[in-house]
Amino acid sequence: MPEVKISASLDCANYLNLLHDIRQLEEGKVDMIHIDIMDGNFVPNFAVGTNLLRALRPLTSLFFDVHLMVQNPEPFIPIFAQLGADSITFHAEVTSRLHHLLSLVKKQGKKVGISLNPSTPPAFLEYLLPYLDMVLLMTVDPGFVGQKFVPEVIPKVGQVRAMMEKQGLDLDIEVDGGIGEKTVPLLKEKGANVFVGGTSSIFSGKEGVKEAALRFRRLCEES
Ligand code: S6P
Ligand code: MG
Repeated sequence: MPEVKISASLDCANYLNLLHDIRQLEEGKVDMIHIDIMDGNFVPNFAVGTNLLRALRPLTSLFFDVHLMVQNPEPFIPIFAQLGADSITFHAEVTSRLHHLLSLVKKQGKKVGISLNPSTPPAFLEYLLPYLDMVLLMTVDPGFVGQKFVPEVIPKVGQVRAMMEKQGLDLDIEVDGGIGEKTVPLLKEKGANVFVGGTSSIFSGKEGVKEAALRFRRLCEES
């Protein structure tokens, strides 16, 4: 199984003191910043836009894990690639031209992921896996932070890991939504290795961001 990685959800950080939180995430040794992009259409909400990424990119070398929750990802792929995304993930539910979109991300020299909502069956991925670096399995419906974890995704993680093994692939499986003390061991056991830290862990407010990030890493590594 690929190594454990921590991706901190930018949407859960304190926007009025963002640089402080970014430095805390660096000191807390997270591997990536998970950047949620919303269009008010695929999901009924908005999150950060291009200006914030443009401002942030020169200030940190952390890996930018961009999660596009948008109905029409095609025009946004070159935009986010040029803004310094390191990986770009879009949703399987949005398009009939998935191979085309995957090749657009690859052409930009970026890692590529496909995300499935909790209700989308894993079989959807079967013919896509050889073209991917990562699968992002949503453990909540996309759109909002602080939602209730959907437990049906736990066996789905195992099904996707088994599908990868059958094809001789060792790709990242990222899980996103309600990831914390109770859910990490269950998801890791089934084969998840990239954990998004949001209000359920790194940004719970119970301790500093750095301490919470270090604790979240220990939880993910030792579970
Ligand atoms: C959901 C988004 C997620 C959240 C993150 C929040 O629309 O894709 O990345 O920001 O999951 O974490 P938590 O712990 O509040 O569920
Ligand atoms: Mg996300």
